[in-house]
Amino acid sequence: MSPAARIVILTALSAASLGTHAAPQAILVTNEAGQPVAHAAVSVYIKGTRAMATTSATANMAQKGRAFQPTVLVVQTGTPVLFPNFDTVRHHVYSFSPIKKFEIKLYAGTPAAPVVFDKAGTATLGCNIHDQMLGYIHVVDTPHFGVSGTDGQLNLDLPAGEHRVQIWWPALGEANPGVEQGLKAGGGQAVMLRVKS
Ligand SMILES: [Cu+2]
Repeated sequence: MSPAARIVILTALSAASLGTHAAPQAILVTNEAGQPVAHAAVSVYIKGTRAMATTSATANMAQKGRAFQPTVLVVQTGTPVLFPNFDTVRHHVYSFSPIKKFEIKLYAGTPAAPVVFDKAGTATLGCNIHDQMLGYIHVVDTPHFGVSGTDGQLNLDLPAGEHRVQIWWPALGEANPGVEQGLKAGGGQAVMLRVKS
């Protein structure tokens, strides 16, 4: 087979498989006035897929500059989370939230044992030493999720089609599961999710 013929066949194959494969989808989260909503967790539930098995990949909620980084960490149910401290001061991280109550007493560096987040919902994090430190771990039952930046934007790899999305942001509070909307992926342009923020 000539190299040219091979290229034609490969091109045809990749075009045929496009329909089932995930592709980058730009998403913009705004309030009703059209202003960007930052730190919005967007989780997408793909129709026809079974509830995903829990993950064992480890995630990190760091402390840098006496702040939690990121402000909102989204993980899939079952994810172990480490709390590395990059500051020269010690932190004492805790959560009193129903989905996960824990406390890591005054520490420097990275505590050896991760905290496993095994229930969906939101845990609010604080530090006993620094009252202004506030962070959130949002736990979802899907592997498809992301968090908006200060510009309200995020990108997710999604298969084309209509999907159900859940949107949660800090102002809703941890007891609120978030708002649900539909999202049509694969249209070739950014999808806008408008919420009452
Ligand atoms: Cu602290």
